[in-house]
Amino acid sequence: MIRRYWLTMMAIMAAPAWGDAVYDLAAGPGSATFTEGDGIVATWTVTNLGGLDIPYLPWRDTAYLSREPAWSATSTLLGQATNGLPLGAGESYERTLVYPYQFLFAPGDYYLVSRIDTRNLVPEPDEANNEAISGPFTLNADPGVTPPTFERNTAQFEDLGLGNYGVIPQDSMDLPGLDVSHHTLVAPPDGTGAPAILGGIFYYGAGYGGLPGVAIANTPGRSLLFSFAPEAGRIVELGGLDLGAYSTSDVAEVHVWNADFTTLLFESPLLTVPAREPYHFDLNLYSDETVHLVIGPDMWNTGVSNIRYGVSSPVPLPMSAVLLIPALLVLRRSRGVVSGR
Ligand SMILES: [Ca+2]
Ligand SMILES: [Ca+2]
Ligand SMILES: [Ca+2]
Repeated sequence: MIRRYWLTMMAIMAAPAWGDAVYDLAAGPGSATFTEGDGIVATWTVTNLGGLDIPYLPWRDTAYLSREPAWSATSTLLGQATNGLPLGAGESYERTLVYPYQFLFAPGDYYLVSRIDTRNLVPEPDEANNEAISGPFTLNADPGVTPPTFERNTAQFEDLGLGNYGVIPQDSMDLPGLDVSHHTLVAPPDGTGAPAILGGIFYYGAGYGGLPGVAIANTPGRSLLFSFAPEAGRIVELGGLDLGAYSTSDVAEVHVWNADFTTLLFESPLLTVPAREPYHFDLNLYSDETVHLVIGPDMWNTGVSNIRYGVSSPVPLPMSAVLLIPALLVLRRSRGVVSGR
């Protein structure tokens, strides 16, 4: 790990690209600090190695906590932060978020995985240096903490016994302590509140990327909404899902919104869904409030199944369950001169 850190630092210090007329975001070292009762404090750094000033673009950084020194299907999403400022040539910033659910993690060593510009809004000659892995950071056993247990389910829509275009019942994904509902959307949420719906969602059998059955929108060109509402005092887990495209490959995106659709908690990259095999998507997002999973933009040509989710036993919740504290932004010149911005 130290080696990875120094390689990153050497890459930053040795960057010869000052005169190059390019943007180049690069993920730098990060840290994860386990606190008593206040959650996990995750910090990561980003530098523009390119010779061009990057104007304001709302690119997103994504932070995960991982058991291995790499992102994996079991890595937990800590959160995303949106860039809020331009980033000049050679300038860096540091981001911090506080993750409230430290009690979900067993004692042991963890790595922070930071991914920069995950929607690729910034065109760069080097997109491969946009991920950094830092650690390990050790979570010590806390005898006062008992991790909750989870009841989990995988929604396999072919198990419902429906015919093609059958309406998927609203109780089909419910668990004790968790109400799940699903709808077709008129248009994706825009951050101003609950979006309009076009009724329920349909079932369709074979033909979608090798999946035996999928959920699709009830109208072409529309997105799907799955709302997960845990009982008070429980935590909902969004594990992941499988996408399948009908006959030709397609693009899809996965968004997760907060309870009142005012905060986008997660925004995936644009996913290329192949026609002949399922596309596995892992999320591992936790919330003690309702979360809305939106899959789009055209869930007529793309279907979803094997939605993996769960709900915890009742737990004492953290004092303030803030998924993402507004990121601290520290701009500085990499060559030691503090930016005057
Ligand atoms: Ca880059
Ligand atoms: Ca990029
Ligand atoms: Ca329900």
